[in-house]
Amino acid sequence: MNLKFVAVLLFLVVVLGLKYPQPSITHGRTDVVSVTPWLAPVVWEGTFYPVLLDSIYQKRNITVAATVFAVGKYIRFLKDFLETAEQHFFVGFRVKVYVFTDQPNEVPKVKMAAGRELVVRSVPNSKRWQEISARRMEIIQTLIEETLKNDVDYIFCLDVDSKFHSRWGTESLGELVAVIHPGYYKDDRSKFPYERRPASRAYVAPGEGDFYYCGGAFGGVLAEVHQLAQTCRKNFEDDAKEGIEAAWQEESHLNRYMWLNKPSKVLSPEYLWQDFKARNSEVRVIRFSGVIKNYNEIRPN
Ligand code: 5GW
Ligand code: MN
Repeated sequence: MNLKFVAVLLFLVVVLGLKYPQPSITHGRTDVVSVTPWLAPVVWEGTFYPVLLDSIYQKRNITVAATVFAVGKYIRFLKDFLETAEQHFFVGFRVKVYVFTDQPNEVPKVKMAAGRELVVRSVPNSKRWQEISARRMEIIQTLIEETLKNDVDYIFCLDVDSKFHSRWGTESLGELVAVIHPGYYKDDRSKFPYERRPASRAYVAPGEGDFYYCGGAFGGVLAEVHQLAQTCRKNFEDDAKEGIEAAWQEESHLNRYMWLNKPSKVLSPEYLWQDFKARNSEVRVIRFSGVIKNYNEIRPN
């Protein structure tokens, strides 16, 4: 879109009420797939009108929650995460960001815009990451049961070691929302790092699986995310009782879940890129991206 076009659009929106370009039924993006075989939209830049979508959801007066864990040394990522969320994540909507940390006093005082709220909750530190990881789903499950039920409509669960770079808004809303992992989206499913041992409850058999989804971002309506968190937690714990830990922990369980329960909306890798990866041409906008981190320095084990 050129500047003149944007100015005209803005004029139409502000002065004349909502107007937007005529949707085409024959022209659209041809370099990417924008709908899955089960007819869920795949969200790419250029497949939606932000102003139109925002106007639909403004009328519904929705509230969006985000959960983020910052335990141990990961607290260092929180400031950038929160500040960039203020700039790009559901701007203009009611937002509640839930921070789970073992160091509540170290949570940066980020100024939140009107209608946006930061809620800090204490969680114990844990020597083993696997325990933090397992507890993540449990905490999300409990949060939905105890706190969110009445005043939140949608929830996104996000990794803290990441920053927003561009709009993440109403186009991402759906019943059950998964993000395509940036590392595997051009690969054959045989290359996906699913859990491959049948003994695990995260098992995905050869020839199965649609996409490889990120563990670092998922969401949807409360009921759907509650079901997901409960199921992944139970499978994770039942595996653990038998001494099994899935290849990529909760990401593996999430992938199994999304195979059996197809997401109603799929977000393209624009919604979780990785800073160390060069941008591919079909990715016109990077909206959220994992920062480069020194694993030896930040991980407890
Ligand atoms: C993660 C891996 C090994 C040891 C510790 C952690 C860890 C993760 C931690 O010590 N503290 C913490 O808060 N986390 C949370 O889990 C962060 O929100 C983090 O973004 C999320 C997932 O872990 P990541 O980001 O290290 O996983 P990858 O797959 O993105 O590298
Ligand atoms: Mn991460």
